[in-house]
Amino acid sequence: MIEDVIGRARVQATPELEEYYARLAKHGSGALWTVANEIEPWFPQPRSIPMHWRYEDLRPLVIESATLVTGDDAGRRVVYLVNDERRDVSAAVGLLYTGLQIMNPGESMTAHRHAAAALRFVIEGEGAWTIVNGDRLKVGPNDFAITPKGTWHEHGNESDTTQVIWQDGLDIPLVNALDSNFYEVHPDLHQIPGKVVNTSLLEHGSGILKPDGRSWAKRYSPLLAYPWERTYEALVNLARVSDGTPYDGVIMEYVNPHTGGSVMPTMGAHMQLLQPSQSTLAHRHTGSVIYHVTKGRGHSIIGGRRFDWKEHDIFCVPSWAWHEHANDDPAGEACLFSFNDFPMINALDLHAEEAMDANGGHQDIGEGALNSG
Ligand code: GTQ
Repeated sequence: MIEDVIGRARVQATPELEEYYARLAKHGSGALWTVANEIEPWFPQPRSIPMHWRYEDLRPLVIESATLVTGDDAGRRVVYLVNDERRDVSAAVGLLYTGLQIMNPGESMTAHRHAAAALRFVIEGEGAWTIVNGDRLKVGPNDFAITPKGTWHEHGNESDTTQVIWQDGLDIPLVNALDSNFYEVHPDLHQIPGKVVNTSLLEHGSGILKPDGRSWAKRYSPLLAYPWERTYEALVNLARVSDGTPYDGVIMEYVNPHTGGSVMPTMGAHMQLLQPSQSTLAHRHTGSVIYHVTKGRGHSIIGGRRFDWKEHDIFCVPSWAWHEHANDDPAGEACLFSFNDFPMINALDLHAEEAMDANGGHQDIGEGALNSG
């Protein structure tokens, strides 16, 4: 890609140069000026495209999977959502993976752990549980839970009657891109859970108090489950006193109560509320986001394309794509769950953000894309 700009690579190929390039290739090398403009774009050029997955399309296929394969054979019975341009790395957007996992009544999976971190957002069904490093979490619709890097985890459904479907979110493509993934099956196939269900919630879930005499040196949140009732209550309370941000409405981050920071070092998660008929302003930022429509109906315009969404639909915003959201219900609020790779972007000092002003101009609202913090 030649750019006729001083300071950019603008060497025209000649037969002599082509012959030279061929000799470089033979020695495991190449001329930078033939790739410089591609590998150093002026601004981020994500391969991921904005995509929208309708729950009404996927749900029957997910349910069908429960008749086609056993949980034991599959390991985890998941239909994963893949970006048209990221099939090679099994990513839904950027370096984030997501999927819909289904468990039949009475079913349980074997315990394993991996270097990739995982999170769950429960969609439907009562009776779901997961044991994370010996803590048995019981989770219901709209609950959020984490299984951080290296924690033993195994999932199950204790209902007699209903299937459970939840959304998995993992940083698998990221960890693979960094050539750092490991996987282990539990030597006993199962953990022995502690006596008290949801221990982490009882210890660390008060929201306003922190237990004395407890140190926590891990990089992830000691709180493993975030129930919907408390999440929603916090959001509604905030909405009584704040309009939130112009780009996202009333939005709150699920936090590590020990630090106030993100739940895990690679992935963060939010819940946001859009008031009836509210529409947000457009912005764009580095970092990729996967949304799950928790309630309501509306639309988002992402990278110039409109996606009309309703409950349990999933959509993604690639890095640096302009996006804005709207609640299309004049009578009811809309809630969006989302997870992202922001903690990693921030840890690497790669955050950049722009807002679109009324004339369609771009306003830097970060610390400046090329400034370092
Ligand atoms: O439950 O740990 O959807 O390891 C994909 C890979 C879920 C899990 C997925 C996984 C998991």
